[in-house]
Amino acid sequence: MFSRILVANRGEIALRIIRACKELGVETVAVFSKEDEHSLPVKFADEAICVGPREPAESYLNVPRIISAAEIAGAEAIHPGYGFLAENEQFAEVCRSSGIEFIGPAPGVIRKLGNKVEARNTLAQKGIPVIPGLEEIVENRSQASRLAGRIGYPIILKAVSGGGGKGMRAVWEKKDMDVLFGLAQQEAKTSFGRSGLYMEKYLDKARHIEFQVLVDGSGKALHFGERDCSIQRRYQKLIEESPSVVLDESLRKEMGEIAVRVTKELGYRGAGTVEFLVDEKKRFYFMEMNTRLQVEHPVTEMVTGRDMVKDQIRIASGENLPYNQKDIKMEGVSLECRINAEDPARNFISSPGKISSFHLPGGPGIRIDTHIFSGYRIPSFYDSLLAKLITWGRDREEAIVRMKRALEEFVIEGVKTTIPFHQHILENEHFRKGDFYTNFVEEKLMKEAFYD
Ligand code: MV4
Repeated sequence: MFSRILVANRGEIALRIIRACKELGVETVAVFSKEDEHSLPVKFADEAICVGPREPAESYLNVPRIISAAEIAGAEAIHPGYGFLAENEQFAEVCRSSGIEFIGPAPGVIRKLGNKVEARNTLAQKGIPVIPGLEEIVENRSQASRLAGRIGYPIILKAVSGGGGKGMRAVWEKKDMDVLFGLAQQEAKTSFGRSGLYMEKYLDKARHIEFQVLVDGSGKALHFGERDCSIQRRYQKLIEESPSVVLDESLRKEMGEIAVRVTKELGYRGAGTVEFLVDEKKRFYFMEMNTRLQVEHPVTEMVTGRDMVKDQIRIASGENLPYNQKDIKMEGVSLECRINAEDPARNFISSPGKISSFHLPGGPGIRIDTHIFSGYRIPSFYDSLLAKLITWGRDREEAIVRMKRALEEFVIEGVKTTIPFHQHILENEHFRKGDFYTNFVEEKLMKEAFYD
């Protein structure tokens, strides 16, 4: 095992990684921007190093400064968390050439999976089911209109370097193609510095189901069941749950085996997530694979009883997984609500400021991953996630009832939060029945403006 790890992140995930390290007996080095000087990760880590001003490009995204911090502090490995440098091939490469272990897959694997159309084509060739679509990058509007005819509307345009919905546009009719192609291309260019788009059949009323996987250095690849992440707004996940109500034991086994096969085809190592769409007829299709620890990993931990972060670190240090697929059992149901500093009554505009008063829920079946405290000032330079409220129940009903209770107990004063919107979703009769799909929030919950 490593003796020291540098945590190249901030907020709740930095705290989550520090906690895993403490349990493993590993010392931690936090890096922070001037803005985060008084944050909890800085207080809880064994050592903390300022890597720059509040601007992400000058601090959490600044590769030379983070590498220098690791060298000065004598860290043997870097955990990137999610976002920032987590899926940056160059960063993984620089770690490697500096003799520091990057806690994630090899740079070549990050590159291959970062190109969404290349990943899709490679895996399709190996017999993995992918969404019907075209293999080539679409160059311009007129080509897009021509090629869309081959797939048939509705189609979806996606950014080749994408992920997270940026540069994505569903096109229902030929007449809208010109405008939407332009918008998607522009968004891809500004978000990823690359404007390339590709095209797939748009699957309406499908569910976003992702499988958690861990692969050790001996090539043992295990899956930890699925998370249903269909409850999103503008491609931002709001609520995740495990297991999904649409999978039975046999479909879970089938999809889990495909997820494991994806890792084997790619020579993957570490923690990863294989994303699928599942349509109304329960046909499933590979979408993309994320090469990082995900925000929503706690719901998997709650139903499997395994610590994804500790096992991810163990694998990076060269240890092999000491258990097998048959030992992974899913028990009960877990939900996660992402509590953001955003105002749902004002189109989810971010709501930075100081938390004047606050109270955390507790009691049976509740887990909260958060970095906030009374008096904490929420910066406007980073994402607005304040807390992940996670519940566990013996069944879905108990997990939902506990979530409703916990949301009522939760007090965050001084800033607006998404708590009222979560309460609104939990009241919805379709949600209660587990009857939802990817554009459910937009279609069923955003019809009228939301007021708290
Ligand atoms: C899709 C899709 C339907 N058809 N692709 C969204 C994030 C990215 N990882 C992939 N995503 C989707 N890809 C095809 N061919 C639906 C989604 C999707 C979604 C779309 C609209 C509104 C909410 C959504 C939530 C999850 C996934």
